[in-house]
Amino acid sequence: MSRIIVALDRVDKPIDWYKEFITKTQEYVAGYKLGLPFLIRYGIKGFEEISKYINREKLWIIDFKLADISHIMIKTVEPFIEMGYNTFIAHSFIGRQGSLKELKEYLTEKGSKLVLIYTMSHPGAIDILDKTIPLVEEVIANIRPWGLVAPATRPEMIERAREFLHKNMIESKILSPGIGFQGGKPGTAIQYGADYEIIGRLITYSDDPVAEIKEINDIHSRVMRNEKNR
Ligand code: 3DU
Repeated sequence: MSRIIVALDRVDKPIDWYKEFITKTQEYVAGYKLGLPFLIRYGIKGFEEISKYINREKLWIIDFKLADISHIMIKTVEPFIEMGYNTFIAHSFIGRQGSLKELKEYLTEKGSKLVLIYTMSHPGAIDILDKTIPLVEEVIANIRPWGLVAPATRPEMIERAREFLHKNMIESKILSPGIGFQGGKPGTAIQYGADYEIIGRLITYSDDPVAEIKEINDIHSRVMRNEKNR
């Protein structure tokens, strides 16, 4: 089972590039993530085109980092659920009532997954996000999302998230961006307790993305073997 989620942000490429990319990589990855750059470049039609390639066993993540009242967030995710996308990322700091509580209920009813941000991978995350972690943890303990985002650029944050989940007996997966262009090394996040590594440019700008993916899958397998032997 692959632990790679590919962030598809190549808005300099035509939509056919995406179709070809997905066709040749899908058997080697856990899923794909599309976000605002894709929406702005290709519109809702672009998402419809890509949805023809959706295989329900994989993660098809919509990353708009939602942060609004429940009514608006539900209206935002609805068309994507209808197209078959199955996982949605939202911020935690917006809190529960009137916001994440209803979004989680709605997604659960639709058989979809909610992923909340624990903290982010960019250096500026230390300014505010890291300082709010104890409060974010309260929200997470209450909402119990399917997954959390924690940064590969600061793997100690992955460890912290893993410890928090363990202590509170919460089964959320950890998805970790920040590998490659942002500085994290493939395998590091998995080593620190992540379930998936979200990787964009390291793979999407590679001359041979399939070879790159296979190499990272091998690194992940080695890390997992070492973990088991410990
Ligand atoms: O740096 P990359 O090209 O591997 O892309 C990382 C992706 O992960 C990108 O789509 C971005 O929106 C997302 N992401 C972060 O980089 C950092 C976060 O804290 C959360 C998501």
